[in-house]
Amino acid sequence: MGAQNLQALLFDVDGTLADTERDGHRVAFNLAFRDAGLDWEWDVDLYGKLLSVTGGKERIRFYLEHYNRNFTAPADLDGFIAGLHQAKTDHYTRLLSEGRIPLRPGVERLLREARKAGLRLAIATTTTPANVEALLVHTVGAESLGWFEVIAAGDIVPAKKPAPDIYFYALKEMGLEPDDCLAFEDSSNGIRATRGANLQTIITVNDYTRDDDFSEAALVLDTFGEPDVPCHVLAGDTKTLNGSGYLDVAALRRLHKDT
Ligand code: XBP
Ligand code: MG
Repeated sequence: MGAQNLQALLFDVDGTLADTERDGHRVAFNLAFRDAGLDWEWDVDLYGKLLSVTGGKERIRFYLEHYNRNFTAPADLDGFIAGLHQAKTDHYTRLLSEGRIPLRPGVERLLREARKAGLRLAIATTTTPANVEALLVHTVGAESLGWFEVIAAGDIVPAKKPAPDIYFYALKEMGLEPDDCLAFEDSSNGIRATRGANLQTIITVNDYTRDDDFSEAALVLDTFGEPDVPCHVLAGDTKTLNGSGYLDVAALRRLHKDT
């Protein structure tokens, strides 16, 4: 593997580009429930359990099936869930527009360096396309939408992560093989998706995913790090960072060659 030069980087969004779940998606779900007159409250612990299912509509359904079986569901359950989810998306994108969720350390730096180095960029996420746009526009700026050759998001493939389909889709759109790329994820559902598509994967953990199984990762970090805010290697070859405290394009090329 790694015979070809590294050509492209494929990024997950939630948990990887930004810590969106606890203070973003979770809060937006609760606001949507309140608006609908429901007394459902997804606290931080319960939300951690619900994160086993990716996709907001799928997560609401899972909640009803496993944590709120006494709820009398309306006849049109799909329509009911879709309505709640649209309200959640509206709240979530508003929270982002208020600048509530920053990108994680090192993310913007690495994206800019990768562009300068001529690497191709793509996004592969289960979240709704409007959420990806709002995150990028309200952090890096609107021009960053054009940095990504493909933004593969939401219902574009029927089977969400941990299925590899969203990565297959992005690779096909870009005309690339898995060996040409590195993927970035933060969760066990994410790495199951990347490995299912044969992609080498760099993980940055967060509070919800720290204890997930990342045995298939090429490298596990706490963040991408910045020159003045070093990251820590949690698993993998510490030499990848070459003594620096941050992940840069040279480190990515070293990792790609070795895997
Ligand atoms: C992200 C998700 C998303 C968000 C909600 O998973 O699971 O479902 O929590 O997004 P990943 P929507 O980071 O693995 O892509 O409500 O827009 O579906
Ligand atoms: Mg994620």
